[in-house]
Amino acid sequence: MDPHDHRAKVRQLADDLGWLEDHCRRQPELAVHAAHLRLATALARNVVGPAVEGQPARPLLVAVVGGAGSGKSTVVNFLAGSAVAEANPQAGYTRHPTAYLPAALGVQWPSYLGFLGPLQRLSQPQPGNLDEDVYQVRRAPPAAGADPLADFVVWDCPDMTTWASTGYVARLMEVVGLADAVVYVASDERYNDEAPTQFLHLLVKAGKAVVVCLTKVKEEDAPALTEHLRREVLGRLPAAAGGSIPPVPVVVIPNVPAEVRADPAGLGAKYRVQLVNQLLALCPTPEAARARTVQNAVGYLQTAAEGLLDVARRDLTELDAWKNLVHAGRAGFEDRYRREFLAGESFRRFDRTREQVLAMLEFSGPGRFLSAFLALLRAPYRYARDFLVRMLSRPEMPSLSEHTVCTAALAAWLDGLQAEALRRAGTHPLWKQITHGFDAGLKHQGQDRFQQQFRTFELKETDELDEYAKAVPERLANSPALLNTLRLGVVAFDLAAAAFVLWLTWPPSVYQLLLILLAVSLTRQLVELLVRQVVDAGRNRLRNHREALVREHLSGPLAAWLADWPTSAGSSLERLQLVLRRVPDAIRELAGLVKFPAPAAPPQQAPAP
Ligand SMILES: Nc1nc2c(ncn2[C@@H]2O[C@H](COP(=O)(O)OP(=O)(O)O)[C@@H](O)[C@H]2O)c(=O)[nH]1
Ligand SMILES: [Mg+2]
Repeated sequence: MDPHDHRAKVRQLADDLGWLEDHCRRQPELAVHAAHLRLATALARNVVGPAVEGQPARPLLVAVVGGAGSGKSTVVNFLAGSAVAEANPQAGYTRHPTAYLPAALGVQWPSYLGFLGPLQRLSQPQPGNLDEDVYQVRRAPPAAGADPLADFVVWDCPDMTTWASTGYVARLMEVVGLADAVVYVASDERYNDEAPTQFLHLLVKAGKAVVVCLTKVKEEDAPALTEHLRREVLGRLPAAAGGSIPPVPVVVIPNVPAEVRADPAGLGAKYRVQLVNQLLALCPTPEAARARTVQNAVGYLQTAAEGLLDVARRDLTELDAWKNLVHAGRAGFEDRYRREFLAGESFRRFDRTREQVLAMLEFSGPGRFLSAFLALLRAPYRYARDFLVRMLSRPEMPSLSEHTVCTAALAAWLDGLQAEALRRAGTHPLWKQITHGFDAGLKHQGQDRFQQQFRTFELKETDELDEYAKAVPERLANSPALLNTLRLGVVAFDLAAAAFVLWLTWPPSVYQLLLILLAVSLTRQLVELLVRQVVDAGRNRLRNHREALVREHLSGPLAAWLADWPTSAGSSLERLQLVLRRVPDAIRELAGLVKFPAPAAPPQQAPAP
């Protein structure tokens, strides 16, 4: 694979994870998961990507994170050695990340494609509360002496106060993903808050080197508070990807007057030195620090991928369950159509066909006198038969119209789906989404679609009914030889029957005449039965065809629409499946491709630009 393929692979992994993140973001209860996915995406994009490309270790990247107003910007200033960041009393002020470059760093940073993914670099300095997918880069003024953090870019980040899906949480994750070390800032009153603490746990799990910085505490309270924080927050840290719980150092920057905060390298040097020392202890050389960052990122992606993809897996299972439900409803609909409409529908049009075929079997031309004569002979039988049939037949039950049956079956189908979705609403967001869909008129939408489809279906139906009913007469009309043979056959049958009676009962008598009348009536009855068989076969074919037509034009399209409804809002089943398949493969492949920065060249200051 050449470098271009490597880059494509990283981009694809980031795209797949990013797609899944968007998918989760649309479900408010998955906000935490969306943030975790964003961190994974950022690790792939900002750590694994550059490592695969063999990017140098320098500069190291430090992210300063924490709850609203915890003192992040103040800590950034302590790290930078001067008041570069705007400390702001307004909680939640910072909405996008800002990088502070050491004065010594060359201008070409950052130099790799895809850096920070969707975040655009601002070309002009802007206030930190600009709530857009952007980041800015500022340069710290040169330090008076040698800068201990000359190899570090320090990132001031948006707050971590909530997991709710906001743009700035995603931006925070994007920057945290990239960091070689994280300074987690907690102020005296808020260090135990739930969301920031969960965030701290995530940082450790993701294998980030973390320094905790406790701010704003009274100097005399510092030991007790540090102890409490160690026990309550750090004592419950999870194991990192490698299985061990890394030591997390705690540094205190106590409540100090504004002039100390404004002069971190001078009046505040005491606090700055402690913080810087902890950071340097975690990052002895840029290469070692970066190697750990890369290794831990790969390790985290490998172990966390399963859990990160769980959402997709569960979504697929539930989607399958929904589809099965829709198809079971469809089968119910078709069954009802068969029982309540097709079974009772006699398609009267075929009665006309029967009469038409019988009429065709009569001779025309001179032969019609013979036909008329035979008809005359059969007249008594015909009257008697018709009289009996009228006596015995019960009035026909009016059958339900096709439209009525379909509409009722559809209502039952949709009601069943709605009830089932409601029953399962607590088990998975998909069912809740479907329940909301029903509340917002999914049923009416389905019915409207159905009525539209029904109209085209009806048009087709009328055509096809005609086509099927006309099939036999048309065949006969198109084949005069066949028709004439049949006509001759019918007459020959009558004459043969009459001749047979004559031969059996010779000499002639009144009884003989009666018997002949009966014989030609019976032959006629037989012919009519045969014609009925042929026409009824057509009727049954039409019935089967009608059922297929309903499946193809009504129940089928509606089932497809319903089955796809939950995924039609942008996320697709195919993509979920693709993500599930592709992500683990890509992680495995990239894990084999990362290059670790060449170990420790003797540490030296980069030349000032
Ligand atoms: N009194 C006092 N105020 C502080 C201290 N550290 C930070 N602050 C103030 O707390 C507010 C929030 O600090 P800031 O660094 O902007 O927090 P951020 O929102 O996390 O970046 C600002 O008004 C700071 O001036 C401190 O040690 N003592
Ligand atoms: Mg700030």
